[in-house]
Amino acid sequence: MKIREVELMEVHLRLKEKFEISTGGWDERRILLLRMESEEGETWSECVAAEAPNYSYETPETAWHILTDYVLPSVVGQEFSSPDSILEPASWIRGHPMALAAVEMGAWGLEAVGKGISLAALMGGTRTEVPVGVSVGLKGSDQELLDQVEERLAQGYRKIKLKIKPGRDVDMVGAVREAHPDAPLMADANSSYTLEDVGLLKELDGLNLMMVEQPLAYHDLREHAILQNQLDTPVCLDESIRGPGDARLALELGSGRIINIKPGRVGGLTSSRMIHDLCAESHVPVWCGGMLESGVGRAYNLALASLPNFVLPGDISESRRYWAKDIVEPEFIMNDGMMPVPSGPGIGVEVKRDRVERVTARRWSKKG
Ligand code: OSB
Ligand code: MG
Repeated sequence: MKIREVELMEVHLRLKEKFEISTGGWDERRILLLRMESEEGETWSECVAAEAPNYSYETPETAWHILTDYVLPSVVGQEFSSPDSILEPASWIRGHPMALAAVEMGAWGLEAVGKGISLAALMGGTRTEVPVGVSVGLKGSDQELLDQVEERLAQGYRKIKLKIKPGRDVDMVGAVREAHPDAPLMADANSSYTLEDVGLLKELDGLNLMMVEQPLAYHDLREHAILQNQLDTPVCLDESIRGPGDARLALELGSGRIINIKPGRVGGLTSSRMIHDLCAESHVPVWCGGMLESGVGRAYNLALASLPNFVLPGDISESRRYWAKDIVEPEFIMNDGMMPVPSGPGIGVEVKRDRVERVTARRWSKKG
């Protein structure tokens, strides 16, 4: 397959509601959308880098630089045989997984378009719908949080993830647990604790949580293993799994009992699937995380989550949880906490070009 044109756009999408985590917050997303065209068709993909370096070091600015100065010029005009080979000309680049993933994922989308099958089918997905959850940001008060959790449970989400940070943890999560004794709850700390906090984190064991996500430093698997040994609650790793190598090490060390896979964080779908397979061999369940994606990124996440070891509900919420209007049709809607995996050719949703144009802040393109 030969890439004959690439177009990169930075779009600004306002979130319906501010989303806050331990390291910062979002009112608006700056999303890089990539459109790649071959003789057989076109596909769109998305770069999930956060606006500020509070999740990883990547931002839309670093991704724009890496993509337009290095990666995209080497991809245009290139013939490639499979999605995992599209990045071969960029294999000398160190880091920047989210920038690279946008291209690698687009290659998967394009391959599916060329074959006339869904991305899920191309990847070996085994399910037509997947269970989904919702990530609830930090709120100004416990009451505001309780109201939001109530609403999300009523909507049917099968997992409620509560963001926590020092000072907003055991009591806050305890209040939600008290209001909903049987709800599928978990907590995500985004690396805001240290091993000094083991005592406090052990108090979470009394709250019957599905898991606690990334409690300790974003780069540290050794400390997570020490913590997991002292906790009954499963530790789930997010930030500290940057690829299959980290996953293998985490499984060996016992750094956690669950892994959250975000294709952007691990450099794409090939790497995501390798982590999925490694975890399956070790009987470690995985689920698909989210980065407040537009409908474009969400389509990829759903295809990935249709693989067999994605047994826990993903952070793949409905379009309306994020946006007044998504940029794809149809929008993503769930039914009884289950989201259908797009079954049409490619990513299975149509990008509304007119909506994209209205929110485009800058553009770069190149023909091969
Ligand atoms: O830690 O999982 C996280 C959003 C931005 C950065 C980090 C995280 C998140 C979420 C949102 O939890 C999940 C979603 O896309 O709904
Ligand atoms: Mg997380």
